[in-house]
Amino acid sequence: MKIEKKVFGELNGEKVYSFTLENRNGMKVSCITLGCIITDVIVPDKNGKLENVVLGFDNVESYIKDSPYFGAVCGRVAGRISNGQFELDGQIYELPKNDANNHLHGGPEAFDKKLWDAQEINVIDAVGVEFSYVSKDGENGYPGNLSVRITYTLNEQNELSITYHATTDKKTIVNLTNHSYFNLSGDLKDDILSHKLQVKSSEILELNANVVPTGKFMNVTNSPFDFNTGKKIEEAISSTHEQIQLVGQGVDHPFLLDDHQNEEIVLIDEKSGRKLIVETDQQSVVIYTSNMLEEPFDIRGTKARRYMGVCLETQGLPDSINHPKFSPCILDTGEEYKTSTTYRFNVLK
Ligand code: FUC
Repeated sequence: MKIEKKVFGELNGEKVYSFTLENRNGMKVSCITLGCIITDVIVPDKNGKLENVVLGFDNVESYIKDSPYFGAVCGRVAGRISNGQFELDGQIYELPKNDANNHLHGGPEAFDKKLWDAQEINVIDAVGVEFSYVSKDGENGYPGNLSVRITYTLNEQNELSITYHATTDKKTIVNLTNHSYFNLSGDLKDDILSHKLQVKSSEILELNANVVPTGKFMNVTNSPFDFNTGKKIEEAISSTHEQIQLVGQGVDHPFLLDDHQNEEIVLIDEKSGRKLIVETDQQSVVIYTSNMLEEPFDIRGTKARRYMGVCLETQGLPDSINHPKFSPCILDTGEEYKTSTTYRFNVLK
């Protein structure tokens, strides 16, 4: 196994580094110190052909200018906070609004735009990178100095594991995720409509027209959101269901996971034979079928278009701080925020 460190580019006169982790199967994961962004995940198809299965760019400028969070860590709080406002211990916090009237993915210049410190990890059966960043008290409106550590490790079982740790010196809120857009066809040959998705989830959160949870849980039975036995993504997003139409003819919903660390999310592209299994300790996964990916930019030579990738954002429930029925994402002093998600890449037999 090996790690290769290179200069990826520059941001405001500071160097951005890339780390490429490689195992003996030829699987490679590249990530950069800007936003802990995963730029490449190169895995074999059923014939052993190695191709990239995530959306990304090869330069810093595109990540700053065009990126809809490709491969990045979202924080301090992933998803939308309605009206950019929350209350904690009787105090109202106002957050910058960067998505209509809402605060999205930690706000402007959030974790995805920061330069993180990085340390290589080299252990017996894995290689990786530990990223760290201290978000100052008041950054993007949030209370407390928040110390964050995120590790990416790759092992010989073609597993990419992400762990998230955070501590604070003042009560705050935190909900971290990784926003990789997967496309198992390899090097963006096809879109993700014919990918098969299986999710062990019997409930989703209903959304309003601003893509913010209404507070209602919706049972998936007899709805396009029932992925329990696995089906093609296009089957769901071609539906006339109002929740599908509301988010731009697609899925952009939090799914509550019924099972954990037990193949709870499986994505398959039959043509290439690639299979991705996601396991997590998180309560939910926000599945986003890139319904809004229509910006006029290129992704390594291919024009960006809808349904080019599917995000599997494992996390606590979005906007939970504003919904008493959701488990809160509060972190107090003396506590440790700790969570992990593993992405295992296989081929169909
Ligand atoms: C996802 C979605 C959002 C947004 C963003 C780029 O997390 O929930 O709707 O468009 O990504």
